[in-house]
Amino acid sequence: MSGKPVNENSKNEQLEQYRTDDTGKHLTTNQGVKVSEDEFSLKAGVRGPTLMEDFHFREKMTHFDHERIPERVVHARGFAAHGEFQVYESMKEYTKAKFLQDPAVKTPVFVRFSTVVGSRGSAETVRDARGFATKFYTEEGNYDLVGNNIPVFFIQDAIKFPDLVHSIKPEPHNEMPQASAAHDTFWDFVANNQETAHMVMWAMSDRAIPRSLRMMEGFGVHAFRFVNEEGKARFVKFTWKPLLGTHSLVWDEAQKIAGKDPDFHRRDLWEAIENGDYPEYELGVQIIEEEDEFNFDFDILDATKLWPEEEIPLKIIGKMTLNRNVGNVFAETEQVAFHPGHVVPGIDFSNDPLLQGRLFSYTDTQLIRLGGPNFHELPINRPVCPFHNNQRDGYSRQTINTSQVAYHRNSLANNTPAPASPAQGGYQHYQEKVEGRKVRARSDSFKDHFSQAALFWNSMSEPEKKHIIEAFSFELGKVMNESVRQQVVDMFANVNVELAAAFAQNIGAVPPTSGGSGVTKSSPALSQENKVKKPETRKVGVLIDKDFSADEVQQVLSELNSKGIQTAIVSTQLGNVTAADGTELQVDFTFSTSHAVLFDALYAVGGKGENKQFKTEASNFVNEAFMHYKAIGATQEGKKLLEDTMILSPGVVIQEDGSSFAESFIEAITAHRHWDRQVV
Ligand code: HDE
Repeated sequence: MSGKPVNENSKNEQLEQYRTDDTGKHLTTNQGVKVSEDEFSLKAGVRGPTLMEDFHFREKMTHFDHERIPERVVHARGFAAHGEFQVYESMKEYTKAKFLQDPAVKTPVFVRFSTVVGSRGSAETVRDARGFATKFYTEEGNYDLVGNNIPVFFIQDAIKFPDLVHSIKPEPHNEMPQASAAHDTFWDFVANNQETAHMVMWAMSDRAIPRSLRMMEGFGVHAFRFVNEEGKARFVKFTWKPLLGTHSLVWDEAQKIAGKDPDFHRRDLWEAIENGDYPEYELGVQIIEEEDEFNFDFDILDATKLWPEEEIPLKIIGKMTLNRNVGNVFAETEQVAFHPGHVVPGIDFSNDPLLQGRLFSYTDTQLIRLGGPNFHELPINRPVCPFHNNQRDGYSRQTINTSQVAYHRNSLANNTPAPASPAQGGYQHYQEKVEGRKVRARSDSFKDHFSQAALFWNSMSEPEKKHIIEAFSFELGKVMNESVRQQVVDMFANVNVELAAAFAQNIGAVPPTSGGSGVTKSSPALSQENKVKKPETRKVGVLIDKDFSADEVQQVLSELNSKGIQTAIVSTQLGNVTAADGTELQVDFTFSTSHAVLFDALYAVGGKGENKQFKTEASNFVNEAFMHYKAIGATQEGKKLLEDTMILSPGVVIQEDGSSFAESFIEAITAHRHWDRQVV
């Protein structure tokens, strides 16, 4: 691309140059030779040996043999989409980054979401952090914000990353468990590396089982720096806030979805974009003046600490909209290479020792994963602005550099390509003053591991606390080694005694009698119960049997749809289901091709036809949805599917004469879950 101004279409136009559609074309070899036969290899006689000279067979088989590349060592399972980012108002006061100056500019972005631990083929609703990595294709080069959906990390120093990952990946002797932290080595690591306490609290919370990639927050985790035109720097943390609010599954449901639909999150994202329900996230920044660096009761360079929004307000500065699915998962999602060191002028680093180590790791990993130093030339990774330097050659080089010189300084090319001054847009590292002895050590200011873990616990609503206790009980219940279980109990007694005592009992450990952090503060922004709740894009399963009353169903469906709620008809067979007045509705799923766990709510309609199979299967759906605290609406014969105990329960909406059923049902769906329901 030449120096054309960047707009929201720039990346798509660039990718267009590489797209190929083979439909309707002749089959050729990679050398362009037309192939006349693609079913039989070349043989000496019909029953004879295959011949070496069969270049088509050799080329086809060799290419196939090399189709796989190493999966990412972490974040292997991921899914991505294209979109655009627009700043709400100029951020000139804080940063000179061009893409944050002009609200009229739309910057193309590519976002890859991921689980961390599981392999490329693992299920998506496992208990884990989620990666949230964004590549901004700006006019000044690519900027990558490589974050997670949890604002803190397990460790404080990058040198411990290989240890952390070895402990959480499947155990080496038997490669179990896949995509899970519920095993001895992980919890042994936790208990013996107590800086993990805060992140473990998040990992045991509902945040680790998001309802949707469209309904989770994203965090840059580290302190970065904004630097403005005058050279003034401030510390900054980045947060993505989804406009649909932040919502989770319940653990039993998450485990069942892992079997019923291992692609649950990618399907949800893909379908939302195909339906035009574009996921939106606002970008927030928290800014700390340099002179305030030491004014907090935590070290702002410590990645196991968040910056409470109540103390350091989150300023919403722009919005990202994901509006296009990928055309080819390998070419885009798999080959995209993120790097926290991909920054543009106006964005700089802090001395967070976790961030500093990441700045090394990401290029290194792409070299092995993408097979050499030219991965920046892959279509998905190319900047949309021009790029020139004296780097040359290497595996799979695509650029044809035609100039005679490839060195600096030179006279033959008039000393070009020439470094640009900061005024010309050249990146200048912030000239922070540093001094100190070379030491392998950790600052004392990094040594409080429990206060923010307690802050998180204090900030949770009662149902969220209950879920955390259940998560510890589940995970540690899978740990074989009794000593490890006890060590974890003893460790979390430092966070909160009631918490540790509650799960100790469930895992046969000795409950602590004393402990606690002494922290009484809480941060309401941390509880999901305080987040936005909206009905849009929620999925409702409509359980219908023949001889239902069409008028009423059609009216309810149209009211739900008018609020952006999606409905799917579920019955015993595919085809049409016929109402008492002969109206036909098309069935989207049978009870065996869907499941209650795949819906946010159920609308039980039933039908006058006394179909036993329908009754059994629909009742199972209703029971399951009830157990998972979901909204259930019942009208007509559907009311008979509800057990007596459900009838007066919160979130169960039954049509009574004269009541506005649809309105109450929509309200119940919007609430997301009804935790005050008695579930046995
Ligand atoms: Fe990563 N991380 N990471 N990480 N990370 C990778 O890079 C690493 C950390 C994150 O969708 C790897 O290309 C180290 C924190 C995301 O392609 C690797 C340390 C956060 C993704 C790597 C961390 C992240 C990665 C593996 C500790 C949240 C997926 C494949 C110092 C802020 C990006 C790859 C994608 C991927 C190293 C810690 C986020 C090996 C050494 C903290 C979202 O380079």
